[in-house]
Amino acid sequence: MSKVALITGITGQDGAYLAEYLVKKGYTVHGIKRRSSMFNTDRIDHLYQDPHVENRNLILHYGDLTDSLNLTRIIGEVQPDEIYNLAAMSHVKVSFDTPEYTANADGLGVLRILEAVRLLNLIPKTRIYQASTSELYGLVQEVPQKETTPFYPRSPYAVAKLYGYWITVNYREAYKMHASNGILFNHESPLRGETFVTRKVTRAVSRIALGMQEKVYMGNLSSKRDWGHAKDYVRAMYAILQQDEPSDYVIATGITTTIRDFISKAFKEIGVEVIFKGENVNEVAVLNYIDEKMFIEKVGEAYLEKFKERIGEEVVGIDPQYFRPTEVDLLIGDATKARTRLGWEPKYTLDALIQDMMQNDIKLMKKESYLKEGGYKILNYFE
Ligand code: NDP
Ligand code: GDR
Repeated sequence: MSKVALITGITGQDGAYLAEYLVKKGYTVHGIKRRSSMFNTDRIDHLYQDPHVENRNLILHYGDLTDSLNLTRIIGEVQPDEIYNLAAMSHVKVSFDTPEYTANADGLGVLRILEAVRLLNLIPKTRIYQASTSELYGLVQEVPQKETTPFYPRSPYAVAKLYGYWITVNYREAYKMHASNGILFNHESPLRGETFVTRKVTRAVSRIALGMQEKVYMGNLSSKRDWGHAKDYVRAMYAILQQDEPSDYVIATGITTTIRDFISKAFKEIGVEVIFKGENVNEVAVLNYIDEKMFIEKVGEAYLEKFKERIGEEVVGIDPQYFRPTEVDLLIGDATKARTRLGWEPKYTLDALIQDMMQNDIKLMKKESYLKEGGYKILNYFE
């Protein structure tokens, strides 16, 4: 009999990579998706199977983390060996606009899952992974941040996740549940949501190179993040649930980079040098130099002449609407525990991650530009 996993948030970045990983391992994967007025399964469509086929290994259920009856019914029906709770309102800036909903989904949602497992008498069978976050560390108390570093959350999102973290620990201790937190630092990929900073940058740099957009407006360029690749991080989620004893683990690369340097690296990936000038809200990045051979190889000869005319022009500016009321300035994780106990190591460097994202976005934006030429309406929305 194959093992059964239930993934909440299966339509998100991590849900998609984890579903693929578990299906490859022979699992039957159940996922919870939200009802939406449009199709929202883009990231997992390659795994989709016709509901009329027997012995499917990917099965989707409608549900929501704010609906305990729905969650309890699904968990009762599925009888999962493993639950990966990845669903969340995951955007830190948006959580300042929707704090109550964020608390409900990201905080109480965790309780609903734990309590469903308990009430359904599934404690001996079901292991639970909770998607905790480096945002818990918030205001810097210690660097690098590890499992014992005190938390100081700095957003409604992080405060909701703090509840999720501690209720997971509490259910583990109170009811001997196999429930664990993965304290994951930022992880990105070509599937990353378009409004998170890395994907916003790789999309914009691609569009600027292709002549589809003049400039991108950003928020705080000085904050530092420890970025890994989502593909590496879903391996850690799985490894955490395969341990005999439940526990909490930091998953990180141990290297931190500013947003400014990430932008420079994304341009450099296609042979372009930008120079940052000015300060605070007046900071800009100016197009300084093009390695033509590399640009032709990575972007295409057809785009070079038009792009060369832009040397000396601004390609990045600041828009204060992207600043956060309270910011997390510095994240850098120490994943020693994961390395020693799980044998986990990231395979992607930051440069390899950026290469993967840029290759994907250049291809995607070219497709959009062809569609536009053909008269189709394309997404022209930046946040
Ligand atoms: P995404 O935003 O890409 O995906 C979030 C998923 O949750 C989507 O499937 C979304 O559905 C679903 N969802 C949102 N609200 C609800 C709800 N109320 N009920 C049911 N489903 C809901 O996030 P990631 O894949 O990047 O992250 C996965 C988890 O890991 C999240 O909990 C996030 O907070 C956490 N995390 C992420 C990190 C990162 O760097 N990526 C780092 C640390 C933690 P829909 O597609 O319909 O929007
Ligand atoms: P974060 O990711 O808040 O770390 O949360 P995000 O990519 O949104 O921001 C990272 C940093 O970049 C700065 N920034 C901008 N951010 C966005 N989104 N847009 C901008 O234009 C911009 N300009 C600068 C931000 O201020 C911030 O300092 C992510 C999410 O995946 C969470 O769910 C997860 O828990 C944490 O990572 C770990």
